[in-house]
Amino acid sequence: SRAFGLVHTRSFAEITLDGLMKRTSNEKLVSFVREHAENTGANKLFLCEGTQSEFETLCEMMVAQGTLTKLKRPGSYLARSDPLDVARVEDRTFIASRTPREAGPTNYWRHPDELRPKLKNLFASSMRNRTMYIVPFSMGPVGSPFSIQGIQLTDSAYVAASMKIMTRMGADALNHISGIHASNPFVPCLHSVGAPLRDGEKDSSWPCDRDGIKFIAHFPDSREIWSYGSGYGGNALLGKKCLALRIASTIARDEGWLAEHMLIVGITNPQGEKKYVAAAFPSACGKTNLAMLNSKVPGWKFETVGDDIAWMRVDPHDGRLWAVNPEYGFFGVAPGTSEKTNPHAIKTIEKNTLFTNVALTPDGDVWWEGMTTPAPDGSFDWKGVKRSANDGKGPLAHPNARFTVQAQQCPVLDQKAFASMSGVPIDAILFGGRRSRTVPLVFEARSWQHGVFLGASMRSETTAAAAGALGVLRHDPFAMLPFAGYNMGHYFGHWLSVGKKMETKKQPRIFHVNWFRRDATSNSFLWPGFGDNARVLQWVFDRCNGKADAKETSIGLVPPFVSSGHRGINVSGLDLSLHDQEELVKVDNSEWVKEAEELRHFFASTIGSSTPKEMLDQVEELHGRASGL
Ligand code: GTP
Ligand code: SPV
Ligand code: MN
Repeated sequence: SRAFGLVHTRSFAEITLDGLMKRTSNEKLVSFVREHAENTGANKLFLCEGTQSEFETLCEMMVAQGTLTKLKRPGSYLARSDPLDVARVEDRTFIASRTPREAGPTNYWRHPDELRPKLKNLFASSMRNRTMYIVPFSMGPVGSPFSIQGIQLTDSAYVAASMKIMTRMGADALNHISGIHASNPFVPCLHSVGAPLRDGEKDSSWPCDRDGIKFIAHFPDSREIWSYGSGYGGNALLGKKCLALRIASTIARDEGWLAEHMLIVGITNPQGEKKYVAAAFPSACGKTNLAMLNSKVPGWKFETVGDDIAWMRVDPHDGRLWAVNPEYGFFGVAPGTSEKTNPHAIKTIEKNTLFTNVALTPDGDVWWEGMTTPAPDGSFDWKGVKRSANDGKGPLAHPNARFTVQAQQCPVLDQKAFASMSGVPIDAILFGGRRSRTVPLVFEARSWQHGVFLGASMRSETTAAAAGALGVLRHDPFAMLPFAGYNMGHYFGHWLSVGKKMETKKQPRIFHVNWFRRDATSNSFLWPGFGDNARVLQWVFDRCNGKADAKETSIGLVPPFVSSGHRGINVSGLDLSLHDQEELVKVDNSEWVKEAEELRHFFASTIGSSTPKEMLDQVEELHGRASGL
């Protein structure tokens, strides 16, 4: 094996294989590290303990190396990625189950026996002259029976530092996996940016595979993750989409629970009654913003539990659906975030924040499109080019620029719910997406089964969160198109079966929302969104208590608008014309006939034979109602 012991300058957390073996009794962990240390040719091992000083050391190293720029805000840094490594890459994301049917028609599939040797080859010598960081982490509180631990091996200091923010990373997680008192399973996560260095070669500021080769690979049977070639977000922070959604969703299928692309928010009404709502919107469609909502309705309080991922299970004791946020931080979209739209996020990122691909102002602060003040002259765009405001050369911040920050810094974090092992009981589930046309502001499902159909029938206009065309309307069932670790038709069936574990009166009510409907003539958004979404949530809350009205339509239950009283959507104090109010809740049956036909086609031709019969029945019922039959 390589000469790990021969390193002369040892920083404090550097470790040898012998040292690791003294630290852990977990054989699987030692052999996982040994195998990949040897294959990748890493020249140092670094065990991440998760301390603050270790985080600071990593950041200082990255500043020295050019990956990070220190900002004016305390404890904060800017990273600029390679221009070809700015978002998730869905067509390079693979589910390597035994059969293509298991991965299903919406995932890219490779046979594990073909993919594993191919990856092993790519990883061979991929960490040459680099450090391999050993990153132990826990998704969910350490020690909770519902949490899942992982070990990520990575050659990216940026990833190691980000994992400290986004997960419960370090010694506690490691001791849980292999301390003196415990030995528990972990998900092996292997990651390389794919940029080995020749002896003496100078490193680049954002190393990634030179030829643009990327593989984000999942092995659901052996519960392993192998990610190669990218250092960005969901491609590289393997606890997030890879573990907590793709691998966790297959575990959840086997064990009878749900791993979802959902925010969790707590809502307290003026009478002091509290409910929790979970909501699935596709990437860059408003989860962080709804999770941190700053209420425009007086007397209503909103508290953040999670902004991206929810693990939900039926508690056998009370028969209700309980949700946990398994993450520890936020990896949020920067553009559009302002004092006006999301003051709680602005407060959250005042300090100790890692920004990626935002613009840099001349005085060393951050800027992005949608901030209330214009970019100061002489700002640098996300590629580091000096620009002047409105020079017509495109946005200064990349549209998928992000902030990475610990949840603890959110001023409206629901501390108790966030730290809870068992989570919070869910009263309502929302599905939503970006729909310029057809889909009303909000409507309610008639039953769990109808609600599952609303999830299955979600469509949304694509965003910059993934590489590819923008603004293209596509099917994104449950906002899980890029994240379901198994067959999407079976996933629909699993949702139906979880519903059956609950008595009807204990099932969360299900709604569909759309903040993005546009006026046909002006093409501007009809709904103000953001803090005013509290008005929609108020109606949802009151529906759960039987205290709000709705009208039957072909698609479900639609609210009236009211300027006084509490039984419809409260628009008092809102400058919204009667015409716009009508447009917002309009259900045009001729458009819904077309929608039903599109869904019928999607189930038949894309999801195919694994579509549950209940979904086929639902689409025919919708078609019948919308055509007036
Ligand atoms: P991921 O982190 O990619 O999963 O995204 P997300 O669902 O958390 O999306 P986020 O809340 O970050 O919002 C993405 C973009 O949508 C931002 O630019 C927001 O400003 C914008 N947005 C969020 N909520 C609203 C809304 O109610 N109305 C309008 N018009 N835009 C919104
Ligand atoms: C998303 O794309 O849904 C995200 C960002 O939350 S990433 O972690 O890059 O997947
Ligand atoms: Mn997301």
